[in-house]
Amino acid sequence: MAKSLLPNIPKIEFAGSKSREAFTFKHYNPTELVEGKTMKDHLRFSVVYWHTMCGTGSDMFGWGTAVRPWEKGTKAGSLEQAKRRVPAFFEICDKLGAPFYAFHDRDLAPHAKTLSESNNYLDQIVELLKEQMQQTGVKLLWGTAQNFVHPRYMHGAATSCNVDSFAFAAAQVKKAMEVTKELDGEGYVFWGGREGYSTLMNTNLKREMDHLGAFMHMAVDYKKKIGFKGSFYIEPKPKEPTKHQYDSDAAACLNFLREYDLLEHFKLNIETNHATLAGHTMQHELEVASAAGALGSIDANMGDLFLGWDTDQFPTDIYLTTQCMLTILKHGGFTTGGTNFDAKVRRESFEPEDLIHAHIAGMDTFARGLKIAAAIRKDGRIDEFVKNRYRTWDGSLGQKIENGKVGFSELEKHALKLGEVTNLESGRQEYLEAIFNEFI
Ligand code: XUL
Ligand code: CO
Repeated sequence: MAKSLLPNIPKIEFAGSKSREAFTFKHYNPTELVEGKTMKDHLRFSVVYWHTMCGTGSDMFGWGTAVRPWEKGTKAGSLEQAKRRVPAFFEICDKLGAPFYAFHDRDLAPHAKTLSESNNYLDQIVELLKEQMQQTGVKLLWGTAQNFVHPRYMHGAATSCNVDSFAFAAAQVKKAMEVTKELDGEGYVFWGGREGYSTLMNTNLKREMDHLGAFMHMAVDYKKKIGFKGSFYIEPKPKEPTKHQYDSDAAACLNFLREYDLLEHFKLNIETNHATLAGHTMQHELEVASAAGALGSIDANMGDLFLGWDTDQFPTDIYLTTQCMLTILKHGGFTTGGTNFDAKVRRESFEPEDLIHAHIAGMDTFARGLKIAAAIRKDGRIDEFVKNRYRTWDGSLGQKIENGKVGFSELEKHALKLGEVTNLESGRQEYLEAIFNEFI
């Protein structure tokens, strides 16, 4: 057994809601059955490599604050530093009992001077990941390529005005897909880091969108070529870093996928803070994705009501997680997706144990959301209300409309006979919100 890098952190076990021990789960009980499935299988928790291992706590006004003993004596951005992170990361996942993780290529291994040298660095880290995955049983939820940090992507990657940036991005995605397959990843994510614009003065929007469509088709072709069986996801976000990102929200992504004939190849990876930046609730985005059969996975975090940017906080709002789980349960739960904590500790939470507290908080909040959502579903009053609200559509006219059997002329005949619509009923929003609260 290798030496522990977090010696003060025990294995986190379920201790029940009465426990006052910091390093325990109060609600996440992996083996507990909810609607006939274990919490572990419902939630499919995943830890992200970028925030957890690479986050330094720096912001626009200050240097990093994070203390990471396992990196001591290594140079920032070195391969040695990257190697030291691997066992620490898997110790964290293992102690949390998180079954999955997610990465960008360049979180794992640093940028090198050339593409082939970068690929070589990545391959060296992948060997270490394999060992750790085997020892701990932690699996890969999804991989992705970081096509937004390097200056070569200043104008975007697949939507760059420069064809060489497009080619470089393609090469990076190709390699990241190969690595994801090698590590048995269950999915691969496309988040358009700089796929958007800062000003339309210098932008040919149509040409950029066409290039993005072409890029995605190449990815689909390459997926087939290498026999990667995982799911492809697009992750919507409306802004940041660019003023307008093309994949701005779930509806925009679905429209893009339909327009470029890609819908059958992609699902969506919906992130809470991206939803709120787009002016939507997370549940709205989940419902929009689900309606198109494209609910794939979630990046679980939350923003701050008073800050207008992507704060990527750990999800600790029970209302939010209950809403998420209501929609996820309604649509049959995750298959290849999961609850991926794309979340970072605050700059002031600089100690290694904060990483553990943060994940415990997120996992317990989602476990509570799951249990509450299941209780609301079992109670059935809200579902029944919604079903009943649409009952006029179950009658013969409603059925004729839903089955495309009537047109405006028949409907006009019906309306003329009616005189007025008299069967309107209350939407009862406040009553329904009170029922929801009964279970919180
Ligand atoms: C950025 C973001 C990314 C994606 C993966 O806001 O959410 O980390 O999840 O590229
Ligand atoms: Co994300």
